[in-house]
Amino acid sequence: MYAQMIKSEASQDDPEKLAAFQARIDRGEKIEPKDWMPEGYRKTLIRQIGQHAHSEIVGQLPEGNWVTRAPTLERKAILLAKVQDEAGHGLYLYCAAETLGISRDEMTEMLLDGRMKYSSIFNYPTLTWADMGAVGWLVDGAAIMNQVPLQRTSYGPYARAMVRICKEESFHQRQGFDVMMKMCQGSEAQKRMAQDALNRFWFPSLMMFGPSDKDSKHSAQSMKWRIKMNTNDELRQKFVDQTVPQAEYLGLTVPDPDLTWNEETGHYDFTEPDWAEFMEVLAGNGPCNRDRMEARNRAWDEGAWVREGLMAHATKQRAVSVAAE
Ligand code: FAQ
Repeated sequence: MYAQMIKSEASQDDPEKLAAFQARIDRGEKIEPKDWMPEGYRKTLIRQIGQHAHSEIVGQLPEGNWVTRAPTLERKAILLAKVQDEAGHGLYLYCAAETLGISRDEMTEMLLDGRMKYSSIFNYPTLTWADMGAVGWLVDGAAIMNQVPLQRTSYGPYARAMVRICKEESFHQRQGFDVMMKMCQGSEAQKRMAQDALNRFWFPSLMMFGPSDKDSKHSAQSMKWRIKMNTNDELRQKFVDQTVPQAEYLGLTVPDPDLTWNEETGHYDFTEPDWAEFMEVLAGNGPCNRDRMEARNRAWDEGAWVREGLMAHATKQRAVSVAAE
């Protein structure tokens, strides 16, 4: 439906302008906020960047859950810094989306009333300390795999936001792997905890890359516009190829009995995630969807006085500066 809408909007755009725009993209030029762009390009970016921003913000919730229960002061400080980084990523991304003519408040309202999504992964619970390791190692690992190519995406503000985000995500991934390493070098109970976290987070992490290419409705157009640089399946395969040796190094077993190295293709063959479960999570029926939306709605309602206070202050400041002119 959305893909059809984008197509019919594209057909309403001036063909000459469209051709010139596509030529700029094909030459690898960056598109900047004041440049002409097809309406479909703008809408696709708002959808993707907005979803990405919301994911960073909602993504703070599963980890925020463990800040008070981190096992040492050092781990607590590291986790706190990571969760704060995610807030920063959300802000850069909201700012990038705002250059396309939508406000952060509008995007937040669209998240809260279900018109915009956030990543499926954050609808899974974080039950043990090892889950903090698994989230950093696997979830941030998958995020980096997806985001490093986005540094070369065609929309300038999005590409530039990704540069800093990727640097921070790589620290996040390493801290997650470090937590897993310590658990795997620890007692039998700690090793079991690490294995259990991998068992629960493996397939949801594979889902982060989106539906398989044959079911991805936006990929073809987004690749043509260089909003996406790779297909969902390409990135999922890269992630599996990179992560399996890391699991072996940790002495953990990837919970996929059919996982095998394929000499011919030079890649791992692996079992696809359960796409019916993915669709259920997207429909709002994952294990934590209701909790996450409740937390975001509460934060929005309870923060109303801060937003109103800031607006009142800004209006006063403007009046003062006009009076001084
Ligand atoms: N979850 O046609 P496609 C992070 C939706 S990073 C929910 O393939 P597209 C860091 C999709 O929106 C995580 N929905 O779509 C962190 C579309 O629905 P719509 C976020 C999903 O856009 C780590 C429909 O399915 N990263 O959080 C998902 O071409 C640790 C059809 O799919 C980004 O957002 C999903 N997993 O490709 C924070 C990266 N997958 O809108 C805290 C940028 C698909 O038509 C702690 N985004 N959908 O109703 C992208 O690269 C792309 O948007 C994809 C999806 C690859 C996610």
